[in-house]
Amino acid sequence: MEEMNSQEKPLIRALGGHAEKRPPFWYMRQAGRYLPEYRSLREKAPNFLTFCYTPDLAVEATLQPLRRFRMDAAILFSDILVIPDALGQAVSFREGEGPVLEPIREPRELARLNGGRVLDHLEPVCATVRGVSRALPDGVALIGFAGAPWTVATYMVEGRSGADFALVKRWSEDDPEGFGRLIDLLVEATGDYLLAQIEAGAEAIQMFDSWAGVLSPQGFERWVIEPTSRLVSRIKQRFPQTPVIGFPRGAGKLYERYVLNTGVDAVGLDSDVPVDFAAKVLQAHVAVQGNLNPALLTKGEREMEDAATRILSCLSKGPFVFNLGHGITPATPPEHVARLSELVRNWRGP
Ligand code: 1CP
Repeated sequence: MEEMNSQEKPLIRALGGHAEKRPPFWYMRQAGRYLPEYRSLREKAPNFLTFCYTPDLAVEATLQPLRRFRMDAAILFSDILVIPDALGQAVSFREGEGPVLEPIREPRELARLNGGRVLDHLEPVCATVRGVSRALPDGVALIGFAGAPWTVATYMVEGRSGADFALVKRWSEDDPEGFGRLIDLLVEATGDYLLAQIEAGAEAIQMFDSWAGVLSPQGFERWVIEPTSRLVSRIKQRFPQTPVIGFPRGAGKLYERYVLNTGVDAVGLDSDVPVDFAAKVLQAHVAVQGNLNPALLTKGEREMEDAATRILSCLSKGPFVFNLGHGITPATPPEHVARLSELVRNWRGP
């Protein structure tokens, strides 16, 4: 049997602006600790970054959720913080605590970073992309990803998650030129990395801007829209056919500006975006993806099903990819994910 080419796959068609009768679906953080088979695989590596840099393990982690739930897309198993690691910043992941980085807080500390080693350092991630690409079930698309520069910078400057962003906000406001050099470095490194993922077999790209929502409108323009649009142009120059999904979580009213000014093909909606607004305003310009509240997936039952049905009814008339509004949480029962996947797969219109 001949393999389906990328442009015929449901995910790629939807991201390209087609309204599919049965919308394609996948879930942010679809691999991970809510799956028992992930937890046992994870024990085979001494720490999380080594796990990400061991292609056999990362390929298997990428494929695990597909076997259970038959999504329309696989997402590369890696993390957004491999970029600071590749730039030479010390990054570690502590159990139960999340990532810890040796923080960079002023321009002179940028000298610690080296953009020249990024591709060598991340070669194992590209090997994972090639491995998944070979093993992909027919019709399933492979999504590559990176953190958007602003979000990666928040971790690099604060040094951990769960911070109040006081330090990164202060640096970006008080010394936009110095902070801009960090962002420029990230645009460059992230662009190299995403192009390498596409060369290795990624068929679409998602840029996670998980902390886009903490910026003022001016900050959003300068640190979210501007760097994202530079990255999108660089990708489009080399690979005009590869769709780019942007996920500016928490952008609220600024979602529209993001869609109009970054050049993304599709936008990921967090759970706070009203679906009627998305249908009327955003879907006129790009494909939309989202946005079931992950807390409802953890809960399951009628509430989850009713919410998913509302989203499908409202957004599936235009180009649409069903997803969550943020990542699956570790407490989610896999049976709920199975039930939701069945609901979406059997959807044939309201
Ligand atoms: O030991 C473990 O298993 C650690 C848990 C874990 C996993 C499974 C982390 C630590 N990262 C990942 C994988 C991951 N991260 C993927 C691939 C898997 C998939 O999607 O199926 C992806 C796409 C990410 C992206 C990611 N990492 C984001 C953006 C999405 C989001 O959730 O907003 C962010 C912010 C991170 C940073 C990160 N990595 C891990 C943790 C605990 C965190 C911190 C999150 C926070 O600050 O709240």
